[in-house]
Amino acid sequence: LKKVGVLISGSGTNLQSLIDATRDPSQHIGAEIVIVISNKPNVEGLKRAEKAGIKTVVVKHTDYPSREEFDAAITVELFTAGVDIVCLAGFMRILSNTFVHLWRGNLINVHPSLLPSFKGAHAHKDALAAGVRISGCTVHFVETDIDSGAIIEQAAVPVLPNDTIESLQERVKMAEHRIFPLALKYLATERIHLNDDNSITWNY
Ligand code: 3YE
Repeated sequence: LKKVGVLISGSGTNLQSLIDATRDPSQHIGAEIVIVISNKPNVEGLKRAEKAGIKTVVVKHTDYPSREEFDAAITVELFTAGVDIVCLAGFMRILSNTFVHLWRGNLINVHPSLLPSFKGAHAHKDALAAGVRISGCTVHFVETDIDSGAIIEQAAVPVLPNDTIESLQERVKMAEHRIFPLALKYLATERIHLNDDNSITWNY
């Protein structure tokens, strides 16, 4: 089993889907979550991890003088836990180039839009403003350029006429909870490999 570290900033619903999937033997994810790190104390995601008996650490970005030093503190925790793969599950910090290069190919994020549309922290607001009838979510490798890494998995989700940010978010999250464990399975079972040119090699 590959050892996974999950980085969170909030409620941890995607963390929960990863916990549930990795503990369901019938899904053959090939991974176990060994540590959950939050940059914010007292968030619901930490309680989910504790309830599941998973080690939790709070690394507050406000305790560090620079982004690099904050990221280095996270890397120390990940190394100490023996982590192979890092999953960003609602983690709301931009990662430094050093961190991204160190974990490159073993670092994935779930984003709530069909990338390359609607990058950034306001995907649902931007999708509604654009009037698209289809949105969705994307699991991608993390590159220094935000929300621009190679795409591992996507799911399409309809936008309904009276959708609000909240109602759209809720519908898209259902799809996130399905494709994030799937993408982790591809990586943990070595069905995908990130190449130097940012393409993905698929092994079936
Ligand atoms: N970092 C890199 N590349 C990526 N982080 C995430 C994805 C991803 C990444 O593809 N290099 C919003 C971040 C957007 C933002 O501006 N955050 C602020 C802090 C805001 C806060 O603490 O609430 C910041 O300075 O980082 C994960 C998703 C990032 C979401």
